[in-house]
Amino acid sequence: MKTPIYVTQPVLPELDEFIPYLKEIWDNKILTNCGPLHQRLEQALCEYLGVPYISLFNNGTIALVTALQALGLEQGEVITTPYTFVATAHSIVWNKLTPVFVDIDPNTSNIDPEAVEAAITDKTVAILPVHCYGIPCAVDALQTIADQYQLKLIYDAAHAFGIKHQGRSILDYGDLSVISFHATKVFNTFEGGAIVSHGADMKQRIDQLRNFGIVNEATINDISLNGKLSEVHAALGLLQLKTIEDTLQSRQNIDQIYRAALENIDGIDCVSRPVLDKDNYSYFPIVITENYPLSRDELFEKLKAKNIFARKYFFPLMTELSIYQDFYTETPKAKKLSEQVLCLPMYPTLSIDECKYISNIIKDI
Ligand code: T4K
Repeated sequence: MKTPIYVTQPVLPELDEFIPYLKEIWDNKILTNCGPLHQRLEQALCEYLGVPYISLFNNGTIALVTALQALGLEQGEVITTPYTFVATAHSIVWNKLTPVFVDIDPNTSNIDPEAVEAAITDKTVAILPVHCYGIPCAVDALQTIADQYQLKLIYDAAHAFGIKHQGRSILDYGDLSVISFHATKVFNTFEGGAIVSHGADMKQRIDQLRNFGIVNEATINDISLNGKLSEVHAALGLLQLKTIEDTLQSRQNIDQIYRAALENIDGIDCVSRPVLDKDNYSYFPIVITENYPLSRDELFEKLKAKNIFARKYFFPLMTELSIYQDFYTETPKAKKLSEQVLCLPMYPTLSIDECKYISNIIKDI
């Protein structure tokens, strides 16, 4: 490949379509602090996703930090997965809470409810699972555990935009769900994110925390961050929503092409996706097992030499990072998966030929 193929490439609208939105911003001179485009995007997302309340954020990480704060979690342990992007664990530590990493179910890449229950102590205050690759967690089992032990349940749904499961938006489960609208995500606003909540009071609380804790000009009730999304970002979100169905359809097509091209290769397993009411095909992870002639790292290098930049999402595990050594736990299933997984390029403009070219390299080893 002459041009590099990266693990993802952002979806962007035609530049011409963006100009009228910029003109609107230039005309009304409201650039941020929950302006008209921001309000329109919150409403449009509630309708599209089928959720009652959304608070937009400048990124998913600040949204995660704020979600934990909004639930009043000031001390204690939060049970989470080590098989994730660092933002999940960082959000716990930023809140001065203690992350407790437990193992995953390798079939879903998600936290194992039995491991969650086994890790509960009298210090546990919350569970923070991740819908990894947009594959839903065992939401019913996790809710049962949360109810039984009176724990808060916050989903890191950074990968789960648009997913519907058991007749509902996946974002509707738990106490709060956090999405990311980063450039690399299914739906992007350059940078961005959101918290989905279930009541007007909670949304108001989150919105205040998002804005330094300001209640009114003379009253500031919390020490919180600036998590606001600008009008330019909101404008992009409104435009992206117009083409989201095409985006999802293209992703589904690529998922199908890869699966067909990679089936029956000894030592290559495509991570299976459950049948959902609506899927988003946000990543295409494959697992390179002992039967394949190359290790995961060797295949990664082989692809790289051909200008194809797959990614090891998620390696290393949080528990393998020196910054998290104080929170080390044994999670053998997560460790094995993190050493064998490779996410192949997956984005709507990846062509069928490119997809087949990548698959053929893997097949012809
Ligand atoms: N929770 C979970 C489970 C997450 O996965 C994430 C983010 C978060 C929370 C936090 O949400 P945010 O605060 O980010 O909203 C990327 C993303 O930066 C990160 O958002 C994402 N997860 C993570 C899984 O992947 P990197 O370090 O791999 O990104 P980078 O810059 O290497 O990008 C990957 C490839 O994408 C590049 O090789 C080229 C392409 N790319 C990237 C960007 C930024 C583009 O073509 N254009 C671009 O603008 O982390």
